[in-house]
Amino acid sequence: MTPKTQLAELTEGVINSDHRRIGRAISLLENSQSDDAHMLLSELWPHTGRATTLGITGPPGAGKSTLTSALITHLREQDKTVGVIAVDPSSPVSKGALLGDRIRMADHYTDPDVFIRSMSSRGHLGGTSEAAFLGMSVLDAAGKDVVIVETVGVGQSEVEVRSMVDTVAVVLQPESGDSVQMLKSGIMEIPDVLCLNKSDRLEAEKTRRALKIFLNAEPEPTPIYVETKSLDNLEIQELWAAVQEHRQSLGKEGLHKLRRSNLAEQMSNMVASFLLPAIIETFTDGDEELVELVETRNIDPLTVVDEVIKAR
Ligand SMILES: Nc1nc2c(ncn2[C@@H]2O[C@H](COP(=O)(O)OP(=O)(O)OP(=O)(O)O)[C@@H](O)[C@H]2O)c(=O)[nH]1
Ligand SMILES: [Mg+2]
Repeated sequence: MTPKTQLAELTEGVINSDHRRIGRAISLLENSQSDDAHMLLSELWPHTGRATTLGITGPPGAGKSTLTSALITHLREQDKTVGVIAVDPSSPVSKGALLGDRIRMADHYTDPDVFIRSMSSRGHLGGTSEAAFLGMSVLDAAGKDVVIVETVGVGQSEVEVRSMVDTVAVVLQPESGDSVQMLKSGIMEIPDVLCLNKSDRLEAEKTRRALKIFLNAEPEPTPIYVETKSLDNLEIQELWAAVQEHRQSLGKEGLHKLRRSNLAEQMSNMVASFLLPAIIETFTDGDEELVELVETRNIDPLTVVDEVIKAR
């Protein structure tokens, strides 16, 4: 375990927005079940809750990273500090995109008021959503005004990102046929902001029409629709205005309510991720006797489940 003084130094470093320490703190919290992680988070938590948080999600290659980079530029022009967690920037479309992301966000890597961290979507004991959420908390504690999480995917990813942020923006590109279909069929969670990126492309018109039809058919509150050309840094202010419009529509009480329900969801997931491995081990490690009793019909499976839960 890290000595107390080192932990205090780390906490203070994060709060003073020292990027090296922010990096270390995020790494420490990636292993959320360690004692160090617990102690660090208990120090940092009182300093969180101030950042404006935004999730940027959507299919591979839609331009999420380019858009994030353009948004950072826009926010820096307004003197806002920014933190980014980019989850699994290596989708099949842009292979080796970790490097691609570095290039896309390169302008910002040397800016002391911007912290960008890439995170793999694999190898987190408690799941990626938990690691990303804790990473965002570090950036929030560090005083970043805006904290962005970029996740790739369609379907499950918006559901996961929902409980991490105040505002969810889904980014689509022209001819994201499947995504539009998923939106219509209700498989995809309705985002707060729907962004058609690469609107400079000729094929944009077709997707625009499909999205308009979808939005017109949606009951309130419909997502705020924007179009961007992230490669040329265009219409980025509209995206940011949409994020603010969404926050305003929530109101102060609405935002608190949303945050409470997000925290409840995060903690439910954490309880499950802490408990599940231990419970599963009950059957894989050792308790063959119990399994044998079930197999020989001396006891039924539901009774065993009850006992296992009560024993915790
Ligand atoms: N024409 C056009 N191309 C764009 C625009 N924005 C991004 N691109 C291009 O789209 C490709 C993918 O961009 P990324 O920003 O890496 O997309 P992403 O959604 O982050 O990709 P993954 O993280 O791999 O899912 C790159 O080649 C970009 O240059 C745009 O507004 N117009
Ligand atoms: Mg990306």
